[in-house]
This record gives sequence, structure tokens and C-alpha cells, in this order.
Amino acid sequence: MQQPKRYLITAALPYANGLKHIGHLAGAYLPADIYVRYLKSQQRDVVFVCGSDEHGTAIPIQATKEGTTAQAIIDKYHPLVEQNFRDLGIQFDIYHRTSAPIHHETARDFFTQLNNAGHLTTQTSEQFFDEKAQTFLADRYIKGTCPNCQFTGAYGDQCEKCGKSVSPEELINPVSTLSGEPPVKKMTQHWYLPLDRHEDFLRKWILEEHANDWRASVVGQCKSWIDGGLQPRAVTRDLDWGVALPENVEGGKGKVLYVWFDAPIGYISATKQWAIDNGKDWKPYWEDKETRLIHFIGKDNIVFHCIIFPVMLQLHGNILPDNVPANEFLNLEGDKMSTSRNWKLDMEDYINDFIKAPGGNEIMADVMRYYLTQIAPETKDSEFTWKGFQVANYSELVAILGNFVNRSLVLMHKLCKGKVPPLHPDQLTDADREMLAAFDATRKTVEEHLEQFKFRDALFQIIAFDRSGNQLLQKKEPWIFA
Ligand code: B3M
Ligand code: ZN
Repeated sequence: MQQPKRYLITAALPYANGLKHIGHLAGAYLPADIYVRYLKSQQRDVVFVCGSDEHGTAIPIQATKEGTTAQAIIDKYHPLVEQNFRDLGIQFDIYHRTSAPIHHETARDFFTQLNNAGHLTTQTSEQFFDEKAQTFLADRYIKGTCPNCQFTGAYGDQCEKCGKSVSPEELINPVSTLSGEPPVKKMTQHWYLPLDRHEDFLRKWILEEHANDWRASVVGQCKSWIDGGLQPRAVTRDLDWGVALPENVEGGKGKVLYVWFDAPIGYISATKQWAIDNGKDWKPYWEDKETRLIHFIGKDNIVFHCIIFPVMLQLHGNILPDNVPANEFLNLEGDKMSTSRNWKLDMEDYINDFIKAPGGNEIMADVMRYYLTQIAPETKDSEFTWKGFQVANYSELVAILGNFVNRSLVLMHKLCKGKVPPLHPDQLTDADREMLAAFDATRKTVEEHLEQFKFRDALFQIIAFDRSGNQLLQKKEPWIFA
């Protein structure tokens, strides 16, 4: 494959509304970090950006739960999540935040450019309004009885009891969670990204050009979105938390950009901040065709990264992602991980119990990384079990890889004064020759797998090589000379 001049690697920006669990880690951050470490080991030009997504209704809703302000919520969780990633060895070049002024400015300019060029449309529609609180209501702010299971605490976007997606219209006896009053409908104007205008581009770009190098599950999800008929998507909201619309936009007062419009632009503003901090130029990373842009995400974010954001990027004159290796989900001991049902393993808890607790050890970060890579949900949902974690650690990491590396290093010190001796081809046995050939072949295959985002396969190859290494040692018994 032709090597690109530079890489820009992104991992989904986590909402700063709470701690993140190992499903998030396995879904996006760990594979991204492995890929970046590989590229850097090859001395390639690469920037790895991430940061907190600090907008959307998720933040003020958490603030209500914790009895505090939205600002206090993001200021609490941004540094905690950043530290958790660091403790698990995720090496971002920048961990930015979308509340930063440079982000607000970048997102607003992006909107203005698309709007001035006629790429956005406006529509007026009826939305739910709380007359007492004098505010429009996001779906999450409306509660009522689920039409499916009759649960009385269902939200206007989803019933947490039966899991069904609902719309506020479908709820029985809807009330505003702000005032407890039934909401009324009121006209409001919003800006839309007319995705329907871009169907031809998307079909060609995804379903033809990337039919073979993107994961089948990603292409499949895109295909069903496109075949289902693309609709204009609202890119603004009536909310007081988010990136305010530019002041000179008529009718924009009191409105903010929809969180999914501003959040991916966060990748760009993070790159800008990284460039400022490091005396670099950010532009080639987003404008030069010789940049390879890769988005690491979980499968629930596919439509935003493969359809909506690429349309925005293209209209704005940016490069498009070269690949979006979205992962499936990681389950925990037989059940779907869920924050609302509190069935999850937070990175924070793992770190506190295995790394920072008395008797804990930094190396436990690698043990978790190893197991999560071994069970990476690359092609289907996979399962975290504590038994599996234990077996992976003892029977593979320690018994195979650790044993091979440890024995080799110890013997090298005992027998060769810690230096790899020169090879004398006439002294090599057939088994030695096979091992040397296997080494080259393994390196090549591992690199190929990494280039194709097949991290599980890469790991499997490494373990297979270590296993043969142990067998060779067993056969030659070099310790008898020690
Ligand atoms: N914050 C959703 C999520 O954490 C969202 C990702 C934004 S990526 C630009 O799943
Ligand atoms: Zn229900």
C-alpha cells in the first residue's frame, strides 16, 4: 500500500457526564492507541487527538441528577476521564475539550461557512415547549408512560425499562421534567443539513470506493441508512447549553449547534490546539489529500462519522476519513454493559483496585489491554468475563509471552553477557533457521494485520510466535550451559 505522508487519528470524544467503562476502552481508545503506537514505532508522522464532548443534553441532565451546574459536571469529569486513560496507557497527543473557546470559534466558523455557501436549509416546525419554564424541551426532558410496556417513567427518546426507542408524541400523559406540567407545542425555526442532496456522493464514496477496505458491518450500516432514504438533519437546537449560533444569523438567538454537529468539529479544534502547543501547522492534517484520517469509534456512532460528518467535511473543503474501523459492543459476564442499569466495569474502578491499591501494579494496565485486545469486538459483540481475564493473564501473557521473553533475557545475560552474539550460519540447526524465518514472517503478518485494524489477529500471531520460541528453548535446553 502507498504510504501516506501523515496520519491523523481520532478516538470518539467521550461525553464528560460520567466515568467511562472498559466497553468504551475496548471499543475505541485501546485499538486507536495500539494503531498509533505502531505508526510511531515506524517513525511515521502521526497526531492522535481526543477530548471531552461537553455539550448536548447529557451534560445538563447529569447536572440535575447531581444537583449542580453543567459547568461543574464537565469540570469534574473531564480531568477524571483524562487521568483514567493515562493510567491505562492511552497516549493521546492532546486530550482537548469542546468547551474551549477555540472550539466554539471553530464550530461557529464551520457553521457560518456552510450557511453562507447555501449548504444549509431552514425549516419551521412544532416542538414541545414548557410554558412555565419558558423553554423548548429536548426529548430527554419529557417523561410519560411507555406505549410499549406501560412503565410510567419513560423518557421522550427511550424507555429505560423495555429499551424501546420512543418519540415524545408516543408517550402517554407526557410531562416536562422541568416543571412537571404537560408540554405544549410551539413553532420554532431550525437549520438543517440536507443529507438527501448528497446521496450520490455517499453511495459512490462508501458503497463503491470503500466497499472492500472498510469493515463489512460499517458498510452494511451505511447502506441501510442510505437505502432507507436520507433526510435533512437538524443541526441546531433550542437549548441554553452548547455552542451558540453566530450573532449575525437571523433568528438564531437562543439557539445552539446540535451536539453532533459541533462534537466531530472537536477533532479539528483539538488538532488546532495541538499545533499551537507544538509549533506546528494544523492545516495539512485536515486539508492535504496525503493525510490519512482514521476515526476509531463504537458502532453506535457510525452514522455520524460515516455519513453526517463526511458530508460536512466535504462541503467545507476538508479531507474525508480513509477508514472508520468501528467496533461492536463488549458485554460483561453475559449481559450488555449499561450505565443506566449500572452493569459495567468503570476504568476508574479497575485502576483503583488493580493498579493503585496496595499490592497493585502498573503492569496491570497491560494485562487489561492484553485481554481486551484478545477479545476485541472487531466483528461481533464479545464478552468480558473475570475468568477469561484470569486465564488470559496466567495461561498466555505469563506462561507464553512472559515466559519466552523472560527466559530469553535471563539466558542472554547468563550465557552471552547480555549481548546478542553474532550469528554463525554454519552453526545454525534447522530448527534455528525455521525460527529465524518465522520471526520475519511473523513481523510481516503482524504489520499487515495492524495496517488493516485486525488487532486480535496481530496479537494471536505474536502469541503463536512466542509459543514456538518456548518450544525451541525447550528443545535446545540452553540452560544446561548456564
Ligand atoms: N460523545 C457519543 C459517545 O460518547 C459522543 C461521541 C462524539 S465523537 C465526535 O458515544
Ligand atoms: Zn417501555
